[in-house]
Amino acid sequence: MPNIVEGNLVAVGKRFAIVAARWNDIFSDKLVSGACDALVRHGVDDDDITIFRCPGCFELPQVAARAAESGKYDAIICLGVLIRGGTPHFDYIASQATRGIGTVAQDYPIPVSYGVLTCDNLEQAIERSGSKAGNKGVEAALAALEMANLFEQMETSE
Ligand code: RBF
Repeated sequence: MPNIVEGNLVAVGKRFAIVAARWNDIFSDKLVSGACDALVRHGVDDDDITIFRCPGCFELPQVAARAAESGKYDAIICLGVLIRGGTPHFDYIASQATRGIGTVAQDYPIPVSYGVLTCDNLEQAIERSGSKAGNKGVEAALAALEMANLFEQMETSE
């Protein structure tokens, strides 16, 4: 039998930081409420969730790094919505946000999940923030929750 180490989806007592960009808030608010709802329905206490709001996706890594540095959280969930416009800004911000969130994930010993929508148009944003394609805030929250449990398991499995 292989020795399988994996995280479950129960997180009683764990503390989460949600870092959410305000841009396109009709969609990013949906990601935040989806993430909170998913955490609470998996046993997380309301009081153990802290939401940090920042201006846009470009700022997500800066806030996530400070939240990680504080040592107060078992996992960080990064949420934001980028919608392509008529200039190249979309690509620059998307790559900086993605690279920055990845760097935070590697620099700190807690899980950091990625819930940034990179949409070509409004329809894609609608689909991914609570309709046809689900709610990516929920998925990012569950990934953070599973990873927080996996890290705990990894500490005790050796
Ligand atoms: N932030 C987002 O979170 N989503 C966007 O779709 C978005 N589009 C932007 C488009 C332009 C032209 C600019 C200048 C900024 C945009 N931002 C967006 C904001 C960006 O992430 C950041 O907050 C600001 O550039 C301030 O540093």
